[in-house]
Amino acid sequence: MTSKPTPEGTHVKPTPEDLFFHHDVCVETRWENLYGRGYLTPASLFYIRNHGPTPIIDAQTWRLSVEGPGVENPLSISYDELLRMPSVTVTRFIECAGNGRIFFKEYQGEMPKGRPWRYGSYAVAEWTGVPLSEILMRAGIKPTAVDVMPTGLDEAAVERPMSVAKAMEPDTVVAYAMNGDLIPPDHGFPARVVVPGWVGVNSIKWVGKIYVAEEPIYVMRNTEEYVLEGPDFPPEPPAWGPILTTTPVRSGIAMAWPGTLQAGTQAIRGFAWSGHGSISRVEYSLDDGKTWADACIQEPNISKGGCRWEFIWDARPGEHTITMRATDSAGNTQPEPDAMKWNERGYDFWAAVPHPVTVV
Ligand SMILES: Nc1nc2c(c(=O)[nH]1)N[C@H]1C(S)=C(S)[C@@H](COP(=O)(O)O)O[C@H]1N2
Ligand SMILES: [Mo]
Repeated sequence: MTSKPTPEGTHVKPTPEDLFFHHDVCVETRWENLYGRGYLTPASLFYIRNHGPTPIIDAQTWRLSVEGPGVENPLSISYDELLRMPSVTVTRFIECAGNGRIFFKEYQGEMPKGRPWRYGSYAVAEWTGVPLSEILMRAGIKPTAVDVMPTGLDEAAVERPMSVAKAMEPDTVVAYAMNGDLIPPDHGFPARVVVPGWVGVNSIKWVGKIYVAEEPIYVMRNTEEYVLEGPDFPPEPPAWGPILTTTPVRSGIAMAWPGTLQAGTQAIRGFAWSGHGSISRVEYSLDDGKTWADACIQEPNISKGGCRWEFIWDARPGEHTITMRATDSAGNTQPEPDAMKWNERGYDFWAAVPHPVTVV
């Protein structure tokens, strides 16, 4: 995989080559560094998906405005006010809609638009913040409200709407802490929205505004981007195709791609996760999907957070593949790669894919 340094000044945290692949203004977590780690992804290993440089925001002058025709009492909330509001702590993953995009190239021959992520635009953190519902209630959200759209304070002003129903779910939060610390600048300081189970682009970093509308909101990021555009997906005007919301079930091995192992008894470990719920089963195949056996799911196994799993493998010298296949609590099982539908921007590649491993 090609990896070039990100442009100078793009990120605040160190993103060394041994921890990350560099894709333009983004960095992808190298999964081998997640082997044997705890449930949470440390902020230092968390992938960064930016649409421009990380903005440096002064929390003391930052404000979050809540406005639009869907609220009775527009608000302007300071950082100190946000910290004083009732808070919750939720453990949830964030995953880019394009995670797995490189597999479209490897299985279907053509590289879609976008960064060549393999598994590494997925990570899980413990988020502390104010339920978005609490903020919307204080703003006097009207019964006629339909869509809620946070906007970021970055140069790209990334914004993407969600339904009122999603905004009011108890785990949709305006977070100000990540894994018990302040959110690092690259991940949204002073506050980011976390929209569990939905494509990562909904989890707006550096949030400055929340707009509430009485009509469906259509902006570039839910009409032209983060929609499925391609031969199998008829347009849904004004969107160019079906609008992505919930992320599918996926799994991956905490190993380099391709991997190398010493011969002998090896604990193979990794993660499985789904935007639809928790994980109910993780299987592995050593013969490219002909036969399957169960891997052992480890606690915790959190809805929209995922789980770790493990199995013991007697690794014999030679060339092998290990294929993982997860099933979520909603009954979705990762399909075969052939079932994936090519789309212009390479979203939604959720198939179970053989991971090449050399045993020496
Ligand atoms: N303001 C803003 N929010 C944003 C983005 C951005 O570029 N600007 N990128 C989005 C995308 S596409 C993803 S996948 C996630 C990535 O979050 P992370 O960088 O903390 O991993 O943030 C989302 N929120
Ligand atoms: Mo993303």
